[in-house]
Amino acid sequence: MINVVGLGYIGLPTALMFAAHGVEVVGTDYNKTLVDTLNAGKTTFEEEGLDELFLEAAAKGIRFSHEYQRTDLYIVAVPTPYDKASKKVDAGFVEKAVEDVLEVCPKGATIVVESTVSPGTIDKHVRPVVEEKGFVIGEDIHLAHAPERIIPGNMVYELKHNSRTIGADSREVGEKVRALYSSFCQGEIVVTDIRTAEMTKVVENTFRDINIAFANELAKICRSDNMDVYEIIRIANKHPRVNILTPGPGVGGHCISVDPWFLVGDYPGLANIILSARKINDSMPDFVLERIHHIMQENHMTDVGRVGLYGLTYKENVDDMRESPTLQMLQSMERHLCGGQIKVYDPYVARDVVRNQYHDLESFLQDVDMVVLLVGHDEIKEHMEKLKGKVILDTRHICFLDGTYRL
Ligand code: SAJ
Repeated sequence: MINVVGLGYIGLPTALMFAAHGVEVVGTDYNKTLVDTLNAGKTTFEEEGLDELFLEAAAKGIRFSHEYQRTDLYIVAVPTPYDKASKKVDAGFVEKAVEDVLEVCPKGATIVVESTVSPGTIDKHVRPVVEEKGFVIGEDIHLAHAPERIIPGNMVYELKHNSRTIGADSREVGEKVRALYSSFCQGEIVVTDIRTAEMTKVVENTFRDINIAFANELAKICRSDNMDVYEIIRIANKHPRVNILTPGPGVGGHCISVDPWFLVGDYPGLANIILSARKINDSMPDFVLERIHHIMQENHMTDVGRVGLYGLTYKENVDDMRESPTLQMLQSMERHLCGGQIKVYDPYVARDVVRNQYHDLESFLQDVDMVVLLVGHDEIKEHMEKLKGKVILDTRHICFLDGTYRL
């Protein structure tokens, strides 16, 4: 039996996947409401294929509890936020989860940390917790790190098909953890040491952040000189070794916009491109606000109340709003004392999270003259004609109606 600790965006699908593939699983979370929801047979967030996976796992007998189980393998998938001031990883949840595991686990147990952590976190934060409790690492307790790579929106498919990395102190433990993950993972599973696994994960997301920043910087350069950045990227990408990403309103989500800060926080003075990329991507929501301002002027619009933001989530077809560019824009407007009037709508966000939020597209469109497309949900892509007659600012390159403004 394995005990998956933390049943959030990563822990839940992972626990379900193990169970659906015949591993006996108990999922533990300290959030009792969440556990009750799962025990009532409901998933806790929207994700393609998750409900079906849930049914398979339930049929195989997965259990959910708010208590830690006594068993010989634990997978810890708790949040690792970053401290906004120091830019360092906040390993508090991981430390606490490991402490709680140590209260119940037998000698010889393996603790696999799945949560994304900055390089050295397991050395600095997890080993001391284990040693302080009197356990000898490598004898009484084995440690491993198995970061995930799944992308929200395609998690279930990617869990099965992506390659994975397992970091462990010894080959033997690494192989044991590899064997466990190969119950469902069809991709290559590479075994290495813990520090390398930690660093690799952060490097992957940083790579993407830098590449998105390059696209965003090009968008700003092209805007300043009235060139079409999308056409330039389209043509440049015909070069066999060029693959420029797509500019957008900023980088959200809990991964790409967070992990590079770990490197900046840990290697100040060395992480230079990384820091610049972060700054460029973080500047995009304000850049969009400036675009809105100019376009309003050009169209003789004076009332921000007639402007509508389409999309609150950090990307298309998910309900995840963490670090979303739209929320960053709204915060920026509040800071500049011009918040509170702009209208907002997102088909994936049912509950009220911001002011002037609409819950159906029709009434949202009725109340605005200008629409800012911030997220390319399928809903709007399939009904673009409904925007006819509006002033449109498309930050995602999804609208091809005449007169559409772009980044
Ligand atoms: N974005 C752009 N332009 C692009 C691509 C993305 O502006 O060309 C924006 C998106 O709109 C979004 C943000 O970047 O706001 C990040 O979205 P994403 O779809 O690129 O990635 P995430 O954050 O959903 O998931 C990433 C993935 N990492 C990589 O692709 C290297 C995923 O594989 C990781 O598992 C995940 O982070 C994680 O948990 O670390």
